[in-house]
Amino acid sequence: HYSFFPGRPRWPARTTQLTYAFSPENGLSDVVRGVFARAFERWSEVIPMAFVETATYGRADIRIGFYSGDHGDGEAFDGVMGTLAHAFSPPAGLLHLDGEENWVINGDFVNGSPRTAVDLESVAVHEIGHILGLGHSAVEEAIMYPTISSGVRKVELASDDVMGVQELY
Ligand code: TQI
Ligand code: ZN
Ligand code: ZN
Repeated sequence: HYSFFPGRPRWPARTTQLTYAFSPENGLSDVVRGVFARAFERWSEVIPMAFVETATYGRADIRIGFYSGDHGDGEAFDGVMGTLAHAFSPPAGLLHLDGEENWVINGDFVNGSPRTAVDLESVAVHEIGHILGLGHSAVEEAIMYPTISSGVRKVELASDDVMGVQELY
């Protein structure tokens, strides 16, 4: 089933709200912002935590951005497929996506080949799980299961994800 990071890091007790912001360098569209708002909602529906977008990137608890290749945190991205995104355990709050993926946004193929298409909302829900302190799950239906097929949309928390995150918060 679900797992946690070593030492079980989580956001501090009594935290009921976390702010998030998008890297100003990316100049993100409202469409991408909507995808993340829905992804955060999946988790806030099951734990006493609200996620609020803020414009002050430098002071946000969770900082989201798209990057290509080496982007300064020692975990370089690798172009199409391979690593799609990564997130660091609490309370780091860094959520990075590989800008070279062929992201599918709300069912639209934004660029590239459908063969290598990856659903952004599915990846966002998974990475937010890591941001909250969840590791990977052995349950195939779980959002935190460590593989997803290209083009597949998987955005609903499984009971395994819910049990894991409710154990933390
Ligand atoms: N990125 C890995 C992931 O998020 C990075 C990673 C590997 C990781 N081990 C970790 C992050 C342990 C935190 C803790 O799992 S990924 C999927 C999935 C990836 C994979 O690009 O391989 C998703 C990103 F589950 F579908 F395979 C998002 Cl949804
Ligand atoms: Zn990174
Ligand atoms: Zn993962």
